[in-house]
Amino acid sequence: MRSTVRTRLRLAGALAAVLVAAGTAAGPAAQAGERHHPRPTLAGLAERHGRYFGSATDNPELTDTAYTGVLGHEFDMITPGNGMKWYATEPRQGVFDWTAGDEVVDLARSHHQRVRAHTLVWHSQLPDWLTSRTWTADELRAVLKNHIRTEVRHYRGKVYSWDVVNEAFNEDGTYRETLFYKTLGPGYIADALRWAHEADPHAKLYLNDYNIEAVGPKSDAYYALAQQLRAQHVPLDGIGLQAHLALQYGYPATLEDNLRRFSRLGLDTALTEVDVRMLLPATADKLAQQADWYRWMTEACLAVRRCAGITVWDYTDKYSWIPAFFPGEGAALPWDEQLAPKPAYYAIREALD
Ligand code: 9MR
Repeated sequence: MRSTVRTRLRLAGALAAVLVAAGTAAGPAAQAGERHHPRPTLAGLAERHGRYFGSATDNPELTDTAYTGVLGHEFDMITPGNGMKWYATEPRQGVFDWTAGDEVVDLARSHHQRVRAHTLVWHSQLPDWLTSRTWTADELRAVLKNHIRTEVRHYRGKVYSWDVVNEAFNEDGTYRETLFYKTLGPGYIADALRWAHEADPHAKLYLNDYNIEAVGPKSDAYYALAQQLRAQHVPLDGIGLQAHLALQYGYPATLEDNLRRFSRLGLDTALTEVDVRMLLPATADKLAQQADWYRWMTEACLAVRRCAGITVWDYTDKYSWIPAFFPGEGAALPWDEQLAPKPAYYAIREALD
């Protein structure tokens, strides 16, 4: 049964590859046809299931009008890839800069798109003033509270959700020894959620991490923490599974079960930073396998009632973070570097349709 499904998926992927190669997707014939029968967007298809389909973006790319054309059209949820991080928003203590975040929010709003805001508390991309000295617990608590309150208030009413704490656990499920953990202890997570909720009671508040797609020590840590936070009435709405996958490491087969157990706790889930990288060069086989993975992730989200939606970590290989961080790897997104849809794009459509 499973192998029949796989064969069918591979055939569909291969067909999609041929269509892309022939330029059917974006070519003049398709565009002419669209005037009469507009092709539904990923967002439009997702909406039929009560889900969103989103993309991350980043400020330097926003001058690329071919890029922003697809960004503004195909998605209904936008995440700023960097513009709302601490280094960008509070570059000097107590001095806030909303330029980058506002640019993304304003663009999204002009296209009637919602915003998944990212991120308030993370060990990475922190300003020097914060990392270059030591803090007492009281001092750091005040700094953290002021950062969260100020940023969340600034975006109040303009964002759908916040990734309040990002990447809080190690692979083995122990707490990551960040500045915040070491100085404040594990209670910094509940505090951060409470302060964010006070500042914007309507924003959905998420914890977000990578390598928690499958059931395992790291996702178990989130499950245990989520149970504990719910029991203490801490305002937590959802768990974000980043889903930065790599073909060479295998598909997280327990993804759907994992989403379901969080759902049963009364939490939303979301796939928040999806990409599926591969060792380059990309071959037709690898692109077909990648298409399968995108399809399976989409099906898993649709199968679980409280999976709110899917966000790809940018939509085109042209602006993917992968090649710079994993030399020799790439081709991770559903659109290629020329902004042409790949087999993965068609697989997502089929799963949504
Ligand atoms: O996409 C972001 C990239 O432009 C930055 O250089 C990078 C720095 O770490 O962060 C990327 O986004 C990360 C996200 O904020 C959290 N999850 C992992 C993402 C990829 O590193």
